[in-house]
Amino acid sequence: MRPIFCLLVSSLLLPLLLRADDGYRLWLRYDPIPDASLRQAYTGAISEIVIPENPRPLVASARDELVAGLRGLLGADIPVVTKATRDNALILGIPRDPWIAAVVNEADLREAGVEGYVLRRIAHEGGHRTLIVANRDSGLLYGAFALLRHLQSHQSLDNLNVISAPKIQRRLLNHWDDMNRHVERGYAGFSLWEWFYLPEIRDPRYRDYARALASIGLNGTVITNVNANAQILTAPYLAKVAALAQEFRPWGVRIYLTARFSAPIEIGGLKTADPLDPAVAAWWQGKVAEIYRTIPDFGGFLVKANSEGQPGPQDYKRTHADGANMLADAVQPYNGIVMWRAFVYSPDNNDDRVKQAVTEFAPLDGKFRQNVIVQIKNGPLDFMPREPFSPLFGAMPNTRLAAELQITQEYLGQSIDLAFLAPMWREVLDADTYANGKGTTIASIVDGSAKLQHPSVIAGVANTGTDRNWTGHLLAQANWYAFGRLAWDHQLSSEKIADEWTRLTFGHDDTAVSTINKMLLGSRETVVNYSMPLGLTHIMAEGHHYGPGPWVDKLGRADWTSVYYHKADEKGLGFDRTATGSNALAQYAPEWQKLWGNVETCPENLLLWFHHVSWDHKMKSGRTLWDELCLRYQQGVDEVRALRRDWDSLKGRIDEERFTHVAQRLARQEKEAINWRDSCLLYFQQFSKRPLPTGVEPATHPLEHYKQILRNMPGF
Ligand code: GCV
Repeated sequence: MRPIFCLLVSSLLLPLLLRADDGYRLWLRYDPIPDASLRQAYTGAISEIVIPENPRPLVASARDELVAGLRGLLGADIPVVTKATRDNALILGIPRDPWIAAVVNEADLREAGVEGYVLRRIAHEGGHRTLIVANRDSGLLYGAFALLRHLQSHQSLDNLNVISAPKIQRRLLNHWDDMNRHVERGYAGFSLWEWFYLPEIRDPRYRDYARALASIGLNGTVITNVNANAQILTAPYLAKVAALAQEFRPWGVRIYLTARFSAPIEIGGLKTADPLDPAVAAWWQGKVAEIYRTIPDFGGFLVKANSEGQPGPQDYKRTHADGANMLADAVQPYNGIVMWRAFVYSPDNNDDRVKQAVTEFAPLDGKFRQNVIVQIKNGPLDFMPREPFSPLFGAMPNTRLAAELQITQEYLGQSIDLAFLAPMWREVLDADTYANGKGTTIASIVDGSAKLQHPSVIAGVANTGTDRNWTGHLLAQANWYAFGRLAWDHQLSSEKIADEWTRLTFGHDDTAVSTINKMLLGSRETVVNYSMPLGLTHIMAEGHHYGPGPWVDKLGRADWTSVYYHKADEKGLGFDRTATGSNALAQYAPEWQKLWGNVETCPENLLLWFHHVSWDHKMKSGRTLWDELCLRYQQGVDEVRALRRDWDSLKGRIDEERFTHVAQRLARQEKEAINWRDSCLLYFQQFSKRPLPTGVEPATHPLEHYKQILRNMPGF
């Protein structure tokens, strides 16, 4: 065909080929592979699926996924058999057959470990076979998903040879779902768990949810909010939890619950919840026994204690270790674990809030039981668009530590703004604590390779809800996907994850793929630029946390306000955390103290986190701090406009439904970015008393106008 004719055909036909899509299928779309020759090549290479007789549930799930996936991708029903009868069989096996053991050797299986898999295409009796081999059923399931991903990515089967194993053992979502189905910091509808209807009535979505988790290698979920409700531990609710566990089990997803520390009083009739009181310990032991009778593969507890009003051991003058260990002893006979959160800042401590977790937890190092994992948010403050890594990761060498990341975008534009978070999580995982010498990254601490081995945990605060597309913003599905992929392999690059997700979700149109990848990869930095650039943090609107609120100055406690964090005055801007200020810097390794402690060497993206900097301070660009700040806010707005242009250029390359969904959100995001820029610059200008530099658009309203926009907004 002549190029011009091809162009005409593709521009006229492409939109007709694009079926409306509501996003429900996530990255598991299995639409027919458009290239007929590739489809034929795959169909020729997979003649039948061989699975063991009487497959156990996880293998049955793997089988069903392969059948459905291949049917969708290839348009063919590939027969399922229990013995290979043809050339090009796809064999799902645990290496009991001697011939499998001969082609996948012991070293391969060691590398695949407990949950990993080997994917291999081998020559066999003059023909070929494709193998999914694993030590356990879960590995077969993950291998099946990996093979389907391989085909969806249009890669050749010819030299298929992959060994993959998760680096972290417990890869969990944390749902902040209340029992009335409100989701704290949830922006995608209501909680997925229909407590009133359970256990009898089971939404098919439970299965789809667990399947989605398995497809990206997640193997557990904490289904209740850390701001916990003890009712979940009562018998009627445990029966409901058991029903969910039954739906999740065939996908290798175990349930965990949050434990409200005062449950012995609230539902147990005791007078105290003192962890050192034998009656309290006995109550928990009985409760745990009941849980395991009801849910035999229950994973364990997640606890938020003595934090933001939650009850805890300190109510009885006991330590976090006393509380965690009492629960850990109760679940230990069942191999359960306790994830004890380190997100604490005391109402009675006036020290810099970001120091308090180390102050409180570091002295407890080595005092926790082996099945306790102290769960630490990535930054010392609270999931800000950018903050340095939490120093607690480097301060507890004798304690198992988990990383808690936030998939839901509480401070990054919720489900309106586009912010792809893999680059942010990469920054955290790669951060070097120097705890054990150079190279002691957070990833190596969390996966146990730097110190203690078992159990290792990573948690992501879920962004899912009842919205048809699961995550509110369609492109926020990429964050759920990215969390799962990084939890499995924390060395994956953001580029690789973005590219995988884009292709699985939008297909292989080159222009669409490169444009969406570019949009995703720059989007988090864009949000930083228009909301909290140069190391500013926590200057968002009060309560709902959406949009700007640098003026917030009166709340229940000082360290909830914005003025506490930005410290704007006539001299300058930023929080002095060096020795002349709060000295939070001292909680880091000397290497970081040296770099971050000097205003000249501190990276500019953390400058105002560590220093109170004069408005006329000369930045690397040669501009003053004030001018640089203004231009960063403007850059953020310009970048959102570029995002809109990029997306608009895809019209006709993406189905109308998804195109419009994203286009509307990007338009709103531009409005919000302008709101951030104008609010923050007008507000800070009161202190800097300097004009806007050339290139920065002036605000169209006075400051008072911006203060009212997001205040007490009904419907939030
Ligand atoms: C679940 C922040 C959020 C709260 C959240 C808390 C936590 O403060 O705004 O909604 O509560 O973190 O992580 O416990």
